[in-house]
Amino acid sequence: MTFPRGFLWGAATSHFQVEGHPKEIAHRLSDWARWTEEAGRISDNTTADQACQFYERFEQDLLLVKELNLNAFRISFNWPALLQDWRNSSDEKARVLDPKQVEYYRRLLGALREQGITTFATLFHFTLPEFLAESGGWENSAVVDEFEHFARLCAEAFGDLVDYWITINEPLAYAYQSFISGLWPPGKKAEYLSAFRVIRNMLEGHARAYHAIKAVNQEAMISYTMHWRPFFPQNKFNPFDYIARHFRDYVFNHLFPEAVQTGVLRFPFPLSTNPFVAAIAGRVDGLKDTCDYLAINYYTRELSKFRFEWPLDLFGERSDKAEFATNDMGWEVFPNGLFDLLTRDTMPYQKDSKGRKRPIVITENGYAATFAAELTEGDWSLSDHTRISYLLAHLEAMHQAISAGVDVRGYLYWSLLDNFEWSEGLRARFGLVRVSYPTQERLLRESASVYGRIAKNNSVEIGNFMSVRGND
Ligand code: IFM
Repeated sequence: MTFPRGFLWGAATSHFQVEGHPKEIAHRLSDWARWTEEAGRISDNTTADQACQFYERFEQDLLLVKELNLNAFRISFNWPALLQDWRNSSDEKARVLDPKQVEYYRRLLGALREQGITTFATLFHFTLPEFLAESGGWENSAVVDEFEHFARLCAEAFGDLVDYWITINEPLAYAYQSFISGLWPPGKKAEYLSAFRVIRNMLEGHARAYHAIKAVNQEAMISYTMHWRPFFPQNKFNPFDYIARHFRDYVFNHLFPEAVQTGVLRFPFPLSTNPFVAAIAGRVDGLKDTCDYLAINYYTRELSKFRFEWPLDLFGERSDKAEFATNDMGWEVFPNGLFDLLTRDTMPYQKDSKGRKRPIVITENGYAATFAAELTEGDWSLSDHTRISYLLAHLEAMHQAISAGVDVRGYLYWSLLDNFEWSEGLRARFGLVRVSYPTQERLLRESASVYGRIAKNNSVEIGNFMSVRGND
């Protein structure tokens, strides 16, 4: 399977999950730094205080990127560390980026540039400055001005070193985990109206950030990432499970890209008849077509189940059943979903409203296995055949979509390193590279060698195949 010439082979990371940012640790600058201090929030009781110490060790880690022959790398900016609470200062000039942190990101991006690596940078990857979180975070429309301001400062400070911008990472995953499941800060549960308000503010924030970056560089490539998740009814013979599937699919997968496509936020009937929901819906200024490429994160599919005990909740719930093999977090391995979304589900968004084609980049895809955070020596987890099968099966699905004419330009594996997996903590390990947290030793897993060879050859050797998309 040979990929188009110039195909981007990369790995993705995010600041909070890898950096162990000293300033963040010392001052608890973000909502997430505070959240990890609260008992019971993180399932293995770990924090991201040290994580992979990427802040100090990035130069060595970029040698691994080189060793794996990667030509693309994704980072995110630490908004809380870059732009601190300026409210006590009457001086507008206080709203500038912290020079020391600017220097760190310029060194990081500059080192990538020197290695000839295409850079992806995200502005919001789930962590909010504490002072904004305290005043309602994304629920409060005041955050939109702040985000626009931050985007403009980042475009000015880093614009010459960023090839692909991502404004907001996985807006729906964020709204779901923070306002429906309650697993992420601010920990609200089943607060649908809050979640919808957050989505509206994120659409406004995305549009304003898009134009702020374009004002600095008209040629910039800008998008947001969608965590795309196909939904299926838990019971194929139960029409009510189809109802739950329909609402979950529309809201999780289509609400945001459809709004960016049309410039209008629309909720499905009968939700749209609720006056509180209707007040959130509607036109968003400057939003239409604020997307230069489609950035898609894909991991798994989900089975949906109607809740008879609470029939008014049209979204039902996530079923814990699985029909296929799962990763250690219970996520089904479903590579056909990647093929389907590339060749069918995202079709309405693969062109802008003037009919111009948008290229696609898979900005995340990866496999997690659980190993305790305290582990150090030994050969645990190095022989990661299930990760290799997952990788090859998804590359095959992507290759088939490309052969069918879909313009996929790149693939970023999540993640280069094991890292802090939000409410799952340090034990859920996605890395091509194993990190022993107590010693910070890095060791390449077998998957890293396989992926490195693929990146080098820009193709997958048939001999590499062990188990591919045959399981469904
Ligand atoms: O670790 C996360 C990442 O921050 C966003 N996308 C999904 C990954 C795996 O859960």
